[in-house]
Amino acid sequence: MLQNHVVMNKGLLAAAIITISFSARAQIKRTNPKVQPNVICIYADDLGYGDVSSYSATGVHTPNIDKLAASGIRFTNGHCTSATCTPSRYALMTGKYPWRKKGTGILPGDAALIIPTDKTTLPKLFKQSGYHTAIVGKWHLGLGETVAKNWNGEIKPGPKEVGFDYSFIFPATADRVPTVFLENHQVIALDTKDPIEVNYEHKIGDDPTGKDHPELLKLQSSPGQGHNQTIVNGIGRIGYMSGGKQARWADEELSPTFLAKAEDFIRENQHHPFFLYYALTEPHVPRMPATRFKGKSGLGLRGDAILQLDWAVGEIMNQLKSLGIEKNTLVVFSSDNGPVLDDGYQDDAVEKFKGHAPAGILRGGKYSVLEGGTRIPFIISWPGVIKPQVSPAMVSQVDLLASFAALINHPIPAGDATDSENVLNALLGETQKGRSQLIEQGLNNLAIVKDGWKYITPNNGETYMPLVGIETGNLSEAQLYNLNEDPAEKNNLAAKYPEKVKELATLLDAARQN
Ligand code: NG6
Ligand code: CA
Repeated sequence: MLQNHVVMNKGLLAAAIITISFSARAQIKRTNPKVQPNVICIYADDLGYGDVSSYSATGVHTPNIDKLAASGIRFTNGHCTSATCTPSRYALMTGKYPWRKKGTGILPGDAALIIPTDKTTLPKLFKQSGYHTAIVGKWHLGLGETVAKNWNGEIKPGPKEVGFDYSFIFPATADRVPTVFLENHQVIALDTKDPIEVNYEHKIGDDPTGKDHPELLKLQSSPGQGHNQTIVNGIGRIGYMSGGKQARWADEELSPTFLAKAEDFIRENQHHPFFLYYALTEPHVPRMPATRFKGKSGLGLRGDAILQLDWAVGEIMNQLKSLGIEKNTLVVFSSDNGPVLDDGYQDDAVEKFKGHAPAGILRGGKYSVLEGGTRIPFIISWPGVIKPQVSPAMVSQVDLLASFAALINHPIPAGDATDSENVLNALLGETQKGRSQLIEQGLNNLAIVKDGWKYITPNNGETYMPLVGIETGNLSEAQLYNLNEDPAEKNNLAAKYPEKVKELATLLDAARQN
């Protein structure tokens, strides 16, 4: 097992032979009488390292996210575990690396729940400590016991069974059926006369598909990428659904609806410690923001979706302020994987984004094992407790579980969340040293980073994904990069430092065995 490391900050904690959790709690008690801050985890979908202005974007402006960053810590080496959604979310919830478990890749919209219900999860940790917990937004971790399920009845297990008191979600991705909201165990706006059915194997019902009726589409799918099955709201989806005409959402209402539900939860729980996992869908495809954002960025619908995301973040921050709870609320802002421009629809992202580098200086993007795949915006703010700063500490979303366990002094049973390291001191800005080692997961490859050195295992998979225009990082020979000097992974130093390659390959093998 990878041990939960205790990271000592030599400067601040030199003589203290105490664990980080104790020191951090003492620190919190001194500066804030309320030792149980509310925690909001705002999670964007496919937002890249270079998509936020405080991280280098110039073509798109994100004043609200920037304000959050300026009020807290902007991490320059913050990571999701994986370059796609489901595995990163799995890690965030469980504190385990997803590649240890089969079936944690991108899930179809009818998948069964993949999070164990009998283990510690991030929401359970808070719930067991007396917090009220909620998820609002994208789930993408499966629902129910099996793929076959009755979408018109109670659907469980799901978010509630893994620790959320309240759940308002859509099941998978915005481009996958069923395009419905679920509140707790039920699809909302069900109609017994028009039952919902979902199928990922073959067409059901008589709804037109994007493949047969492209003339009905308001957003064309990209050639060769699918997204041409059941049409909902003028957009071809992955998967087939029939029925539930009244329950189907319009893409333009997703963000305002999620925001309203998140705000309701915050208002109702303002006098009580709460944990909110607010999982937005921007800028994932299909990018179809509320009408008032369309055309606003000048960068096409992807840019518009980023403006909508920024607006939603601003609304939450304003609400915290107006309720007078911003000083008692820790906000994490991050993304589930790196950026992609053409991910299945002809929405002008590629054409209009010329000059905008969604991964910033990093190489690769969504799907890749290169830094662009898993190094993403990572911001933590807790006004009055966290001192504003930019931190180079290497931190991962998989660490939130153990770190928040330390923050609220909740023990983690042995065997649970074993990949989650307690890096609370780094998350609170008391040290700029985070993890010493991190494993990064591309679509079909792993890399390990230690002390600024990154090793990518040799892999015969494609080096470039032509349809999405992304370098995967796959190469049939070993790759070694010095990220401190070469964050863009331009110079493969494997031939020059064979000992380093051997050391990191051995470490990665050992971590995989655990
Ligand atoms: C891919 C989809 C892509 C997106 C992704 C999931 C194709 C060709 N592409 O398989 O459009 O839906 O899955 O994205 O089907 S994620 O952010 O949820 O991982
Ligand atoms: Ca994603």
